[in-house]
Amino acid sequence: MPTLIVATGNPGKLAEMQTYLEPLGCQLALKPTEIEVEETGSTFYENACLKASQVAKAVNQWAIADDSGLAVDALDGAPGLYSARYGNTDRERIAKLLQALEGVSQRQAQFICVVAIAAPDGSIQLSTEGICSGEITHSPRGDRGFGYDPIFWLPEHKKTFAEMTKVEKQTVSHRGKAFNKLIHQWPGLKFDSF
Ligand code: ITT
Repeated sequence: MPTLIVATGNPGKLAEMQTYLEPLGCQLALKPTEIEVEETGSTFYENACLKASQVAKAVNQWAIADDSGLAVDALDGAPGLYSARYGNTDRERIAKLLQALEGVSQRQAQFICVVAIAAPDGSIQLSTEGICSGEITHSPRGDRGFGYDPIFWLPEHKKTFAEMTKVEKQTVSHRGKAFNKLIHQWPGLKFDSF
């Protein structure tokens, strides 16, 4: 089993990715901080592939990347691909989104996550997607998780992501769903041929 380089600079994502990959028993290592990939793609899929592929080639090892974001219906899908670039900190991003939705009663939103795995030559060997539907709250709730978690409400659970335990979030979240699919397709990966 090769080492898999986890191509993210987001500590919240990293913690979740490590939990999801643990059952696979492969050796995980973090992407060197000096490798920065510009997210120039026009879809989550393109950006996930760019990150996995460029990091894999740079270190000549297998790499896994996640591109994700929050698409709000009333904002025509914004911040979407630009979720990380919507503000400088999680606090700023949340404040800006709540302000953009001031007075708006239609608060449906989707969290989207695409995960891609690249071989050492940069070729994409596997990719999966997960989507989680919910609503944007009027103010932050809960102190777990990261990013937009305190304002993403799941009506059927009557909780935000930030009020859920790790296991609860894992079972319903966009990333949990994408990784669940990935783990099922994992046996098809041909590590030996690289
Ligand atoms: P890397 O590209 O280095 O992995 P990033 O934070 O730039 O890190 P993205 O480009 O994929 O990652 O941006 C995703 C944005 O959406 C970012 O602001 C995250 O905090 C947020 N996000 C993604 N998944 C989330 C989750 O499960 N809960 C809360 N916020 C999330």
